[in-house]
Amino acid sequence: MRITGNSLTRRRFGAIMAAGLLATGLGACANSDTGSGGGGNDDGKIVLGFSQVGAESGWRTANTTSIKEAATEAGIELKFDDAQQKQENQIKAIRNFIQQKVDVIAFSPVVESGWDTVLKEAKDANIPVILTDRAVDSADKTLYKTFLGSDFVKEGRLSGEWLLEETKSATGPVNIVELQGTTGSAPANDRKKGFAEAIAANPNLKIIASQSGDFTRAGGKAVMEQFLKANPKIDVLFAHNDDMGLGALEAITAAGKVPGKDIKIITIDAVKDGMQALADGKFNFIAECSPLLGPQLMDLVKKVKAGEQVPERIETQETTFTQQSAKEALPNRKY
Ligand code: GZL
Repeated sequence: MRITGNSLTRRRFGAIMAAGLLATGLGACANSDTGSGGGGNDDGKIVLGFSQVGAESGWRTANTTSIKEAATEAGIELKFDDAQQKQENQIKAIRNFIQQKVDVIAFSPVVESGWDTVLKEAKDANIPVILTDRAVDSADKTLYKTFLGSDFVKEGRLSGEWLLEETKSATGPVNIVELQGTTGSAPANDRKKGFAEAIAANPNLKIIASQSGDFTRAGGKAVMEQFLKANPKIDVLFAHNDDMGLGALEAITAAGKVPGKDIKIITIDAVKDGMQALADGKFNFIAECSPLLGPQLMDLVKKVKAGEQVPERIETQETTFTQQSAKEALPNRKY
């Protein structure tokens, strides 16, 4: 049968309309499932939007690797964004995830405050949010399903308790300088708090200078140089992460002092380079903070997508290291 122009046009129009209706129907069907805003990707995989702080430290690199590998292992499609340590980039990324109708959003908030508006947008879009690594200070706990990460106050406290023991026979002042993490971040706020509370038990222990090195080696080196210029007697450095401590090592050595002896160094994380410095006697104590959150995060994503109840807070198991235990642990460290 020869199809004339008019009937051809009509048939084509009909075909296009049918295709459109089918696509819309499928689209609607995919978006209306277990109450989450997304409907998975075309082959039914869960789609996770993850906003990462940045790539500022060895810890962060290991954390990103853990998340990417675990997503692949779990068969979850990962949309990953690196915010280069800027909150506005994280907010933009979360809005993009909402637009893309991902199934779940997870992120490590670079700072504690300023998230309520964008988290409300995710909630209104019916997309569940999981906090990993760092917390937010939102009063409204319904803005996220759970928090997976460390107890930073405890890490600070353990660091302070080690120093209390280490200096218990000191008769005079013990001058401490502190390299804080990113200003306004949960790990910086909480580690500072835990450390200060612990050392309050010995009035000889005094924090004579405290400033942010932004969790980076460059930041740690630059601020330690200033500390050394301004303070003739420094006995202890407490750095909120290994990377700032490693940067500070350069400044201490350049100033003609022996790290680990003239200036005792306490850090947090226990990444490989930090553990090596500890084993080599350049650091004196490290409180571990595990970046290997990927597998637990993917389990939570599946549970949250399925509408299952999850605990409000899930803390990672961690330990501490001395120079001796670092030597023993180094060969088996995963990060
Ligand atoms: C802690 C994490 C911190 C690490 C730093 O969970 O947020 O950020 O201690 C990293 O090394 O930059």
